[in-house]
Amino acid sequence: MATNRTFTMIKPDAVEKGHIGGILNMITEGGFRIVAMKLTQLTVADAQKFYAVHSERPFFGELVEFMTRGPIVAAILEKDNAVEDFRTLIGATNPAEAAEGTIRKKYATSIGENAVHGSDSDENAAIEGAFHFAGREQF
Ligand code: RTP
Ligand code: MG
Repeated sequence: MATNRTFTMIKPDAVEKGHIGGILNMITEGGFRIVAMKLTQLTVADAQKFYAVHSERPFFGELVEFMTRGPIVAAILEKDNAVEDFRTLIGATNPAEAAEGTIRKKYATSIGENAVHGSDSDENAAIEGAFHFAGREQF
């Protein structure tokens, strides 16, 4: 399996609750190398663009409001099979369905406020990473 990259955000709910350190620890313990990282805040336009695929869904307005209400940690991560393995580490979208040992099982509150994002394909990982980081910020 080739070493490749995924993109993650520690969402506003988890940042507010002081879980940045705990989540980063699970990420590094899970074998992911941090390639780029920063504390930042999405604008409404950023969040609408990032989640454009969900723009027709009933929860879209709530999702944009949530994702813009405070700072997030944005990061690019590297590992063999990064996208799929990171989706496994974060667990199901709904924390009630997330497996034991996953980040969402431990830190998510609800299906909406679920602590972390993980890219769903190599293509989206590249797009999402480039949205936040210049090439010189990636190590
Ligand atoms: P993400 O993109 O944030 O990594 O989450 P995901 O792939 O597991 O889930 P996705 O289907 O892409 O949904 C994106 C985010 O929208 C919010 N959501 N709310 N209220 C609801 O029914 C609902 N469904 C989804 C969540 O914050 C979810 O992570
Ligand atoms: Mg998704």
